[in-house]
Amino acid sequence: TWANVKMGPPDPILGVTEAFKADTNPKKMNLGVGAYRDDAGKPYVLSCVRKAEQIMANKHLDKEYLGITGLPEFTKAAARLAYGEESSVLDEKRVAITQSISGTGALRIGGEFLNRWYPHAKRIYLPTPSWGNHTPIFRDSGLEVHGYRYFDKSTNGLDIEGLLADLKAAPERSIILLHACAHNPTGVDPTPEQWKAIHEAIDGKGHYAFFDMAYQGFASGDPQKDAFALRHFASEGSIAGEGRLCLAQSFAKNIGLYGERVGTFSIVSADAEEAKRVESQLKILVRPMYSNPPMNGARIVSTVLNTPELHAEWRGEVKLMADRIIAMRAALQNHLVDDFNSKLNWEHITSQIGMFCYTGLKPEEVDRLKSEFAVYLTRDGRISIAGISSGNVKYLAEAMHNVTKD
Ligand code: PLP
Ligand code: TYF
Repeated sequence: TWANVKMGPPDPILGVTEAFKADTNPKKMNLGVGAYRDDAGKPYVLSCVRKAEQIMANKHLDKEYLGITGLPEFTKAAARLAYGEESSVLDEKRVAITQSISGTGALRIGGEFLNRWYPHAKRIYLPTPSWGNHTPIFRDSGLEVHGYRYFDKSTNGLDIEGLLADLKAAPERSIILLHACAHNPTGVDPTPEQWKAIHEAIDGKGHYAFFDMAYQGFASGDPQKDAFALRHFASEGSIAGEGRLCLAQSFAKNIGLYGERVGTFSIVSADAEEAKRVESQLKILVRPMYSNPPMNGARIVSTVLNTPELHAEWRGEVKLMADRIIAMRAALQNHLVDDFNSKLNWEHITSQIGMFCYTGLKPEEVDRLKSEFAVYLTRDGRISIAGISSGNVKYLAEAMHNVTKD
């Protein structure tokens, strides 16, 4: 029956982990997948999560189905975390929200909803480069995927002129995908001033803004600061008022719930009545896909965010994770420059933020890191800083210096 089925390629990011697992070198490092590790290189379950699980266990909760849009006390708290305590779109009940299978599921619901209901275009513009899964998610949703300039190779920073020019050149009412903070894979974010210019360009052309927020709290250590762009779009100009804004939100990284698959998808509408109609169609979209979402992760997040002591503890822990990443960036840069006297410019290791550094390493250099040093990363030169620890950062610097010195 399946003679016509061709062998497909492995996922470029998850494939790195497969290769890493098969390596027997005791010094091996996995800098591929974006998952946080503690300074001993071990996966980290947040203490606020352990406590929430204890509280949940003591309640002997039942396992009845959730509603189609998930656990209300979770989605309410999640929306407040993203849009803010002072959010007028939430106060005016203009946000339709559904629990999702983490960020990926949220992006897919968004893609499907826009494909079915957005009356103006099928075109979605992604930053170049973007998270590798964005293109297949939106293509499989039936949208036409295009790109806008984002990363400037010559400076390892943001190509703000190219970005603004491309947003202005895109046909009116296009859909624009924006990484809310901690851009993956480049680690390069717009400044607040640049966000304001991006907002004006999008507003001016009548574009639709689709935010992907997978790292709230991971960029600066402060979830409020990291929500700046989303909240600016939700409160300024005519974008929110005209219902030209949606959000995919993930709790995989910032609460460390990767495998729990918990997130939300939300759409801002012009008024509460429109939001009710949108919500009804989100339900109609979700029902034949998976009926209703899993409950465990939503209960954990809800318990953490809605219990003041646990919420405060989470804020401390997300800051701890962000700070360890910042410390590893500085250590890597220092070793390269001071210990190994690298003559190359490594400024971008500390100027970039979030989970990743886009090193500028060439594919052949990445291959040598793997074959000569058992250091694993994607061939685009992205390293997950969260995979570095104080015990192996010098080894990594030495390896990077060796493959780049001549
Ligand atoms: N969006 C971006 C930019 C990401 O980097 C990720 C995860 O790496 C996601 C979305 C979705 O991840 P998840 O489905 O695990 O929430
Ligand atoms: O490291 C990254 O960019 C992500 C990690 O279901 C990831 O691709 C892995 C599995 C998954 C979602 C994200």
